[in-house]
Amino acid sequence: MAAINPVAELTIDGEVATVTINSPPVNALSQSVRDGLKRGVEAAAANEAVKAIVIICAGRTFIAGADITEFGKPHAPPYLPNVLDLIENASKPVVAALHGTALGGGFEVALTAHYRIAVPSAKCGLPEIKLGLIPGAGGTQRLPRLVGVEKALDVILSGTPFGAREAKEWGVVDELAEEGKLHESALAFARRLIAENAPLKKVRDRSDKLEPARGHPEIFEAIRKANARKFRGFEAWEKAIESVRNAVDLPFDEGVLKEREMFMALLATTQSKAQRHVFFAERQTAKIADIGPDEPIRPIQSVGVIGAGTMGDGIAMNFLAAGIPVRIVETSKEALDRGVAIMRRNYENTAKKGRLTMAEVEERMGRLAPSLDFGALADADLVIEAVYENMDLKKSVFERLDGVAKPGAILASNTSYLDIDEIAARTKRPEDVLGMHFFSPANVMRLLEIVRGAKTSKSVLATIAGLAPKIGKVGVVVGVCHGFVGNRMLAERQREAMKLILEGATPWDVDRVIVDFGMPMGPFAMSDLAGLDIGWSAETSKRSTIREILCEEGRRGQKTSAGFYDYDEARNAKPSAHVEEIIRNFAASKGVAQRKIGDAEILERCTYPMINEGAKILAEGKAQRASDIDVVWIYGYGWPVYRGGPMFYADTVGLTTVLDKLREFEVKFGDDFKPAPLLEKLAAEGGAFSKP
Ligand code: 3H9
Repeated sequence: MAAINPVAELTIDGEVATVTINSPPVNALSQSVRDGLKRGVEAAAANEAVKAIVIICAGRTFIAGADITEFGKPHAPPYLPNVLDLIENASKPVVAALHGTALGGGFEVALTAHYRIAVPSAKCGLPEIKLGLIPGAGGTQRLPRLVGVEKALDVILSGTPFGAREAKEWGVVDELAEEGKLHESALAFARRLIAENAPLKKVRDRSDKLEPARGHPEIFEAIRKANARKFRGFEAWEKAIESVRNAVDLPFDEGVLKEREMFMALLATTQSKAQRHVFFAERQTAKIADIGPDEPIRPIQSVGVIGAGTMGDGIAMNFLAAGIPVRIVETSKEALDRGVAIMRRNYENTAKKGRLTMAEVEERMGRLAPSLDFGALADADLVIEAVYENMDLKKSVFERLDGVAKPGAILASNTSYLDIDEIAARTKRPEDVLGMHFFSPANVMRLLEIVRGAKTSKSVLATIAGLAPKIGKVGVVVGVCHGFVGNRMLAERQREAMKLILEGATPWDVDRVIVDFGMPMGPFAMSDLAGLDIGWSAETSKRSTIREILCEEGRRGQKTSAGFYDYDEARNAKPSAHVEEIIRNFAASKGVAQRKIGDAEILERCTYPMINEGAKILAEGKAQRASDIDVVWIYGYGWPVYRGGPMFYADTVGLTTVLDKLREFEVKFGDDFKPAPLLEKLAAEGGAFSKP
């Protein structure tokens, strides 16, 4: 065995040389990995005793792609395309031996080998699209040659990895190895190739799988049409289609060259920078500044949920899906039965779409124990309260829970706004209390705000932060303040949206601008969906706001087929002339002169106060880092990932631009726009939120 460099070594077993890459955590294609591959293959090729070469990786995975941290920095040789040419043009068979995740550039390395062998648990894929990129090392040219253009585009546009068994079926992988015996199987395979004098199979030389697409541009047009909605606002996907089309229309070398040009151009886009930012931001959230990896974790083997309403149901479903039994308690049998029936119906609907089997539905429902007895929560390791958003009610629930829950149980409130410390103070164990703010629908939305109270213990916080990914959530630790991170910033946008319609924009103007920006829906469509009567009461309503007038007129949102919009039976929204009139009259009664408001002002007034509030949240330490705020908005509210989250977006607009506009608005519209000191400081220093 000989070291090639610190991350690569070469071993010779008789006639077979093995190049092993060992660059934790994921063997990404850093300069030293590229160098190791190049020099390893060169040495093996030069050794006359060697008749075949195996490329394999140590650790948890085959090469998981280019080293994303190197993107945007000056690149040192050897360059990947040259390394790939070297592998493909080797005069001896090269076998790529795959385990873990062979992704992106890693999979592209494997595609230049003459043969591929994989353990059944291995996965292959081209996830570049998720980083706002297309494969840039031959993936769009070689994969269609192996599997045809439709399948290749499926892999490239979804970015979703496929398993080794599928890969074998599709002809991407030549052999399956026994699990845990990859190296010896690869050696045996290589020896067989030598014995059989097997040809050097170059994917680039194949064209049979491309034939069906030749002269059929309509195939690409159909794929384009089918994906247009999914990729609204994204740039990379059309390039991916174009590049795969090049595989059909152009000679291989030209196709590869064009692919590389498109990859490099995409790499420089704000979209790709934003998506790469989100990739790392998501992984950062798990890191809590004052909590080390040795913090003891409490086992969570059973969960209690208080309240079987919409939130309680959704919360319970996360745990049931993760294999954790749930006791759900309600005060009335009707509410309990209704909640349980809704959960079952939700699962059955998923089964109808083919994403669950009926056996899995039964398995999940079998983990649910509904109860009318509060005492049923006594042995739960974690209890999540999901009752109405009312401080007195929550306090009394926690007082009761304190008397029932076992010592060491974690007590969580699914509050969206309220002060966790005040709730915790009602128990004799505030160190065991924290907030777990799920987003509706709680079984779907990936965000979990983990609200750290003043007395929440480190082990409780570490336990819930560690639990989040197990129930499919991205957990972001936030501090106690009204609305935490997400809803506190949302309030800024909602306030401005209401002011804008008073001043002359229509609700549909505002919604259109926000949707064009990339959000899934605008503030008014969102209010209609949630229900305009949340927190509204007929007894106290005095037609003193537009919302009160709408509610008094029975326009309470989608559920009454009318809110800001009119809705038909299929819940399609239509602008309402009547609502425009209500707004006009209301503005007149308040002496607000209406004017024409441009799209730019709508966008700036809706987003800049959010950014400003984000700066205050950061300065107050209610979020650990700006990128955590970005993650909250991406996974909790559907902020377009290609804009990287509100704080990253502010950096791309330029903090001075944001600040100047806020100052201009402050003069025109008052204190709501008063710039946050942190924003002023960063702008003055030429700093950025994403560069702390
Ligand atoms: C590409 O290949 C372009 C080519 O077509 C053309 C090139 C010319 N680079 O996710 P985890 C870090 S584009 C650098 O927690 P898991 C990650 O930040 C690339 N670092 O583990 C984390 O660091 P930390 C195409 C990377 O087991 C640590 O590794 N490839 C990279 O849950 C562990 O990661 C991809 O997009 C990277 N490529 O999941 C694959 N990957 O511990 C991206 C990971 O400091 N990666 N890190 O927070 C993944 O999807 C997952 O990481 C993987 C492992 C499935 C591999």
